[in-house]
Amino acid sequence: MRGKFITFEGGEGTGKSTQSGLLAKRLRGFAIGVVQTREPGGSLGAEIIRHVLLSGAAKPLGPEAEAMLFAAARADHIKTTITPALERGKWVICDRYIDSTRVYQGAAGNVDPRFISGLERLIVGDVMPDLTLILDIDPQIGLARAAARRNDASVDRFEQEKLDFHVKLRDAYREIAAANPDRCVLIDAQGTPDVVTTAIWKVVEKRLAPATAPVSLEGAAS
Ligand code: T5A
Repeated sequence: MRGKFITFEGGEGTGKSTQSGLLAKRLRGFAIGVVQTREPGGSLGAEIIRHVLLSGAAKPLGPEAEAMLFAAARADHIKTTITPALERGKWVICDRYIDSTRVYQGAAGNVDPRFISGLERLIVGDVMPDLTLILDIDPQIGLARAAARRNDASVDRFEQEKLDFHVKLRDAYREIAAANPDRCVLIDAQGTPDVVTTAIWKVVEKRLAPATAPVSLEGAAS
């Protein structure tokens, strides 16, 4: 039986990595086999493209070219990591996926939505998330969290954008949540990590019923 596919979305520093890890741990407690992954990245080829994108090396090519690079990374990630895991009955938790392209390159980067949806049809097909958790927070708080965590490390390609870019991201994510209620749930990410974890778990329990999932024959630690 195909596993479940959960994606985390949201602006910078909203807590996606933190909450992905906590959810993976909790699901493993139910003997569910979990693959935790991220975009851009999550496979050998995609991690190389991640470096090109986040270093800003592709920025001069323009947002359409960046969208194509994100799509190329996603194609490799789907083929080598996501689809094989789902076919083995694993639950895949992915930090960012299609909505990041819709929002960063589409809504905030002004790439034509028809271009974005064309790429999506070609690359993603029916590998759609069963559940997308959109972590929602005032972008100034998210950026401050990301900056505090970074210490002296250099700021990446998209964190460098001005505040109005990040406000557009938040608005676009809220629109996606409103337009796709069967797949997406908006989560208030302002509380402590524990409060956010509780809100997420309520949604996962209600929508995906992990307590009744088949126990993984390959063990829960993967
Ligand atoms: N991108 C990606 C595109 O433009 N198009 C695409 O198609 C795709 C897939 C990826 C970049 O690529 C762009 C979007 C991104 O700019 P990344 O390095 O993976 O870059 O960056 P992010 O996904 O933005 O990840 P971040 O690490 O910046 O943020 P997270 O994962 O949302 O936040 P997290 O969990 O690392 O937390 C940040 C800090 O806040 C603390 C944590 O301990 C950490 O220090 N924190 C909290 N503090 C207080 N209260 C809470 N509730 C907290 N939760 C976490």
